Amino acid sequence: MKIEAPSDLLHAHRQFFMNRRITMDSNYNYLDSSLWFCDQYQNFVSMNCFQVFKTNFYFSSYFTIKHRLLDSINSQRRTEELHREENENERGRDSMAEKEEYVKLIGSWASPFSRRVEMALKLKGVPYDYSDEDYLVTKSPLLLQLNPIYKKVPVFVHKGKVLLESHLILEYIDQTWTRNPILPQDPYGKAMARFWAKFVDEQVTLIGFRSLVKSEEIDVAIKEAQELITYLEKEITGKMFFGGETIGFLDIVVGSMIPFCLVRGWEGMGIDMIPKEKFPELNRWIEKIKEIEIVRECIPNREKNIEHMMKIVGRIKAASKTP
Ligand SMILES: N[C@@H](CCC(=O)N[C@@H](CS)C(=O)NCC(=O)O)C(=O)O
Repeated sequence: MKIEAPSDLLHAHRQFFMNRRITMDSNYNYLDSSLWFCDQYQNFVSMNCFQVFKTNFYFSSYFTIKHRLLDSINSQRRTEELHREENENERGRDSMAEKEEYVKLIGSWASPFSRRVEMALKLKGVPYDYSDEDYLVTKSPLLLQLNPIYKKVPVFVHKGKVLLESHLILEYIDQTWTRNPILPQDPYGKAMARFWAKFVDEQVTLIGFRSLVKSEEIDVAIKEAQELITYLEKEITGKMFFGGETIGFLDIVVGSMIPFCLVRGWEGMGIDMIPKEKFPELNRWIEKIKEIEIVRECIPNREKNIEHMMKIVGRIKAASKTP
């Protein structure tokens, strides 16, 4: 548009707003358009060169206005840049926090102690990095470095801190990521969950392995193991899970140790240690936890696991024969 008179300029300014659909509440756009307005004004004045007095006046006010506007625009841009920088720093801090949150698990696919830690992490939705140890063949330098005392899996690392012993790791996970709690909240419930978990890992596991390696007096060994399992049958009676309505600490401990470890060994030896008629409630519970996706994701393949358990049985037998 050709600007020949002040009225043209005003008209052009109005058009400018309308064409670009600029809203007056957008301060930045308003300043931008005002700058455009000043530039048009300068063209207009220099083109027409009328009334020296007026021209001088308009030029001086034009420069004042233009510089003020430029200052405003620059300060607005600086503020925007500062905001951008701040956001980038925040993102940087977030990724630092993510690195600090880094969780690593050194486990083994057939180890019930490792399976339970994975179950808890999945239940809590905690992302983690996993490395698998074939501890029957060799142990990695990292495992030996992080667990020099026991040289066993699982080894759990969080924020550079190393944790050992599956029960302690589960408690740490529960207290660090408080969503979907796994331990009962009341002190008595918590103490009892710990009691039964210790009972399973110490008593049931010991007697269970004894029944796997004993060729003679096998009936006595089975009876001994079943006596202990009877306590668990009583404990689960009348409950959906050991943890109540949802799976909890004890379900994870018993689940990883009995149906997906010892039972696989018993199956390999042809022993029906937990018959349905004798342990209906425990069998119902086993079927129930098998339906849970995170449990299914963590348990070892049945055939592979039976083979692994047979290797362990062979080793224990061989070691007991060595003088
Ligand atoms: N009490 C430990 C037991 C860990 C454990 O016995 N891990 C076995 C795998 S199932 C292991 O690493 N064994 C290696 C070895 O004995 O050399 C826990 O609860 O974490």
